Formats: sequence, C-alpha cells, structure tokens
Amino acid sequence: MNLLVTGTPGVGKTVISKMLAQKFNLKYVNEKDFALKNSIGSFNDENELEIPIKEFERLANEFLKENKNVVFDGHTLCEMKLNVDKVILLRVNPDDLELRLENRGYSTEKCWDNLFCEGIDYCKKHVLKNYSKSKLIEINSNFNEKLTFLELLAKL
Ligand code: DAT
Repeated sequence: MNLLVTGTPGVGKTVISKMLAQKFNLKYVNEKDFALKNSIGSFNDENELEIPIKEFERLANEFLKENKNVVFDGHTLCEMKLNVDKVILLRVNPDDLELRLENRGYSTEKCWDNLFCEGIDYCKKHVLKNYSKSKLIEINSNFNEKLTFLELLAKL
C-alpha cells in the first residue's frame, strides 16, 4: 500500500504520516528530504526549498515502482500525480492553523499566506485535479492526533 499525505503546512501531515508508517510498517518519505536526497529544487530568499513539480513527480514515481509500501508526506505533493493507492488530505480550521503556525515561529506574512491557501482550498483543488475522487480521504485535524488517526483508519 502506497499512501500520500498532503495539505497546507501545519495541518498535521508529518504527525499522521509517521503514525501511518508505524501502524502499517510503511517507509516514511518526506518531500523535502526526498528532493534534497535527489539533488533537486533550490532555496528561495526565505530559505524554503522550491520543488520542481515535474522532476519530483518523475523521480517519486520511479521510487514507487521499486518501493511498494511507502507513505509520502508533503504539501507540494497535491500538485503532482503520484502512483499511490490513497491520497489523504488533512484540513484544519483557521484559528487552530494560525496558532500552530505562530507556535512554529512563522512570520505574520507566512502565516497569512498559509491561512489563505487553506481558506481557498488550494490543496484540495489540486488534489481533485490530479487524483480520482475515489482515492481521496479528507480528514479534519482540529481535535487531537489520536482522534484524527482513528477517524482516518476508519476511512482507509
Ligand atoms: P505539517 O507536517 O502538516 O506541517 P505537523 O505534523 O508538523 O504538520 O503538525 C503541526 C502541529 O500540529 C504540531 O504542533 C502538532 C499539531 N498536530 C498535528 N496533528 C494534529 C491533530 N490531528 N490534532 C491536533 N494537533 C495536531
């Protein structure tokens, strides 16, 4: 089983992906680590790695051909078509997301950018463009990690 976990930064992708990896014995792959390992992408002025979508997609699909039980974690993944069985889209309400991003030390501008993305369903719109509806599992991560995970397991 190959899974993809996506959503706006701060929605809880890493936490849930690692829980999935543990529960189903999957190899956990973070998009940034994967890009750096494959020497793709470049850092912008804010020291964020900008990932070239098509190149990443090609390398990740090659990786998925050779590695069968993988969970990919990343917000850019919504913009590409990876050969996975399920796409898990995490959502969170704006107040919780703002708090999480502030706690992370993000600048006001960066917090607003991400709140805006969540507000306009940026990741969802891309996911629906790139993956069939039957593959999509959309989950709110507003309460706590265990509850979110249980809700997800029931839908998998
Ligand atoms: P992401 O990988 O999407 O950027 P994360 O996994 O690092 O997000 O989690 C961001 C913060 O949110 C972190 O402080 C833990 C908290 N969190 C994660 N999942 C949660 C959930 N389901 N319910 C409540 N808080 C959660």
